[in-house]
Amino acid sequence: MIDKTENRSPMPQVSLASLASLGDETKCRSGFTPRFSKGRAACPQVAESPNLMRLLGDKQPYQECEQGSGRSPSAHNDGKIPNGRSEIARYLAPLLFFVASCSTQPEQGITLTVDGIDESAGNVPCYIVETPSATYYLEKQGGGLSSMLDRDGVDWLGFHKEPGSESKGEYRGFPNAIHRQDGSYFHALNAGTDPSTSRVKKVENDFVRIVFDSGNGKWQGQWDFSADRCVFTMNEVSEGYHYWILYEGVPGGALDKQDFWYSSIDDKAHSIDERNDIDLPDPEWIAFGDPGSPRMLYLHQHEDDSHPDRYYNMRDEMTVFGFGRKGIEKYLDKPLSFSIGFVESTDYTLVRNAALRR
Ligand SMILES: [Ca+2]
Ligand SMILES: [Ca+2]
Repeated sequence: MIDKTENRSPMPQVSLASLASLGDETKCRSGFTPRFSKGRAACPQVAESPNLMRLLGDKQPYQECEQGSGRSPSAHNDGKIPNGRSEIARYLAPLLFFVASCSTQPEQGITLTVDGIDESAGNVPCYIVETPSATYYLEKQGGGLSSMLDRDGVDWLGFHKEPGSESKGEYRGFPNAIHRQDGSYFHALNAGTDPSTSRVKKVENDFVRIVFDSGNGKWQGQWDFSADRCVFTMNEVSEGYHYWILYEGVPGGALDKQDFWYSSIDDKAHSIDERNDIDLPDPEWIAFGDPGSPRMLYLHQHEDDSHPDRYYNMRDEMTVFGFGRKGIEKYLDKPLSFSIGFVESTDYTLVRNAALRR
């Protein structure tokens, strides 16, 4: 079991003297800049915090959030601190708002950290996208997910860049799409990955879009994050070449013999040791589970095809599942979209419905 909660942004240690300098954006000590969610964010947690209540006295001067403003909780309607409330409260409220937004997933909305670090992957630079259902670490040089944490902070990918770690680390991730074709791209950066460039295209309350262009300019991958899923779209395919879409990870934090998968083949739980080499029936989806977890990780190819979809257990160390894969052959040759996400259930029908939701 890999619990990466500790790898998330550390609590800021800020002195009272420095509180007055806190603005809308503040740097964590890890060096990245958190951006507050524009939705409910952490304001209600601050307002309801017993510790804050003790610090502020018996009344709460900052109960109101400026919905959609992305700013710290506001003062009361007149814009002033109400009489009888200590000056220190004026500074503590934004501080604790910041602490809460650093340490918890948003109840609604999405938080994007542009200059994040994935420590568990070997201190790699990444975008961190926190959603109500998952926290995604999108490695910035290679253009693939290095970590995907569930609500309990468990990482279902477990990438680490260490050369030679193979299925224990450097092979893992999503979508690991372009492998020895016109370059090797969209894999969290390991020794075999070619670099890409990226840009944030859109940030809304409940949606983030990030686009990666391969270093040779021939491939483009688009990442759309929403509250309950991530959709990866291969926008541009290098002419004459093929790709696949892989989930190489660790269900529930580690690959165990009790792990299992569902798919569109039937409504049965299949052992993690059971292989698949046939084309998944329409609609093409698969989900991985661990009996110790109340949720599953699903993948869905948005468009049906007749290409094989391969699954096998690699060395009892990670899953190898690929849309458009047979052996090491790649079959996908046109733009397609794929969902990856967590569903808070292990019931087949509920998992299926979640996987197929758009
Ligand atoms: Ca497991
Ligand atoms: Ca297929």
